[in-house]
Amino acid sequence: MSTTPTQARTLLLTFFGPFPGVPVNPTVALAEGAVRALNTARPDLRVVARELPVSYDGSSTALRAALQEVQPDALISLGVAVGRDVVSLEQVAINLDSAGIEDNDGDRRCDEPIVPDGREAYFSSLPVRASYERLRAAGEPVEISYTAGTYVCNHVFYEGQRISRELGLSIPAGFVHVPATRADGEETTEGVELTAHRDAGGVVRDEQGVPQLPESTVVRIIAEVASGTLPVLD
Ligand code: PCA
Repeated sequence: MSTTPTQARTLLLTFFGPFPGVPVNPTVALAEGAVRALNTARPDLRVVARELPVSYDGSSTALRAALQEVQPDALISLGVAVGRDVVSLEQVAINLDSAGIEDNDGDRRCDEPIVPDGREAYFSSLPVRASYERLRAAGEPVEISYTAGTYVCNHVFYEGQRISRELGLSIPAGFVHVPATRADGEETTEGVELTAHRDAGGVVRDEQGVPQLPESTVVRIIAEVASGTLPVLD
């Protein structure tokens, strides 16, 4: 009797390290947690997590290399938006780099197109609405967001769409912005000061401190979005 080997499908999950105002990027631990959660819940998927540099040019180069090497069936990129209080499923990426803060290569951009003469925007090709409805029905703290800012996260979101098409990868691709997180069971994460930047998708608030969600909640949401993007095949 011969069995047809089932080809495992691959998810590429990207995350970021520190950048100005954010000395510890929660997406490092969240990506790690999501890989663990998906390995348990979805053994049929291969999940590859890759850090991208918080650099306009560097992130494009690293993302292209990762897409070429991994040849994923879906791409989900993660970034932190300090000051938001729910997980944002981003709907639209725009062709614009513009932020008051530098990237980690000292590059500060004002109203520059990501790709001169490139298309103005891409919509996410993740099942944003369906994921949102399912997660809301389960009582999870999520929203659909119509701006990923104009810093490196929006850049990566735009480039994920553009480069995957250029490489002939016709895959669902998109971006999830997460709020600051705290370790499970803790009230707040002590000792790490995070600064909200509006152009990095952040929300600047009057009060001291920024809203935080428990790490496990955000891991669960990311794993659910991934699972809905590459559902189990019959
Ligand atoms: N957040 C930034 C870049 C890296 C990250 O995690 C942003 O929202 O643009």
